[in-house]
Amino acid sequence: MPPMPKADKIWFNGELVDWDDAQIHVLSHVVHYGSSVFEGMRVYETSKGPACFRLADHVNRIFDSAKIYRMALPYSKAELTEAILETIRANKLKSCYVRPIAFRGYGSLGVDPTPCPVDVVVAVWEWGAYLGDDALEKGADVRIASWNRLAPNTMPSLAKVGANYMNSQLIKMEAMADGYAEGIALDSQGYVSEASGENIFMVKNGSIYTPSSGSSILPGITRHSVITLARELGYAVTQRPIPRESLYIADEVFFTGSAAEVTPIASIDHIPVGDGKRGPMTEALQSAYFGITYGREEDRFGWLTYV
Ligand code: PPE
Repeated sequence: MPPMPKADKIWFNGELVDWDDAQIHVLSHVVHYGSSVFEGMRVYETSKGPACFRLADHVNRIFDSAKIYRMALPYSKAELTEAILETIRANKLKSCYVRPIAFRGYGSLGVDPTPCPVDVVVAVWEWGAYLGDDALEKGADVRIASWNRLAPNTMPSLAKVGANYMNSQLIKMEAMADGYAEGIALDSQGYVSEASGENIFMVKNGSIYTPSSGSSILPGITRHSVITLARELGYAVTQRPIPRESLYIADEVFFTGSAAEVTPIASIDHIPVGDGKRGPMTEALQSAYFGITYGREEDRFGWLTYV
């Protein structure tokens, strides 16, 4: 990935500061223990101006993640929503990725985070296709990871927190070291879970399957969007345990995520998925998804917030 493009301003504990001034102390709790909760969402360029996709759902999820970790956020949902919109406006980008993050800051060290302040930051930057421009059309080549996803009752997978991404990094680096774009991790039972930063879906005989929240996944907001759009298109969607080998014999497999959007998978462990190209149902779902995000189709579920 290229170095990240700087934007202008970052919202830091209630104020917009210059990008280069948004700094924290090296002894902040988060640096040592990964104590952060965060979100990632996209702002799309539409004919009515920039629109943030599923803003309220992302705000709700960061509050849920904080609740699991007993982290009291110093702002209300309404205040954080306003901070996000203010940051997007201040940076004057037509489209961007938005990263709100709350973390245990500088105050004391040791595992107990409760003496530390909770700092809140909102940053935006330009971020292209997550697995490369080609992947959206041609599909990504991926592997099954040798690492499992988080086991139940260890790191809660329903919380989107910094420390979970140490596991994601193992999955991602292993895949890239072997020339794959991404790794699909199994859960601790050996069923399909998710990738380092994406949920996974498969199509077999015209029906859609995806692992349920019992398979150590982050239940993605894009996943929910795609399930909703699939049902609107008349496709059956089932959430259930998925054996690894059913991916090899699926007709289509694709990833979903705010960053990854809807990305087809061309091969898994060098075995072509279907005929190794984007499948027709994946394409139909991409077109329904981008139809809403880019404002080309009616926003019938109220998913867009115009900035
Ligand atoms: N699982 C994981 C582990 C995950 O990180 C994401 C999002 C998803 C599923 C999909 O969730 P949702 O975005 O709500 O549909 N990954 C975010 C971070 C990616 C990164 O590299 O950082 C994202 O897509 O924004």
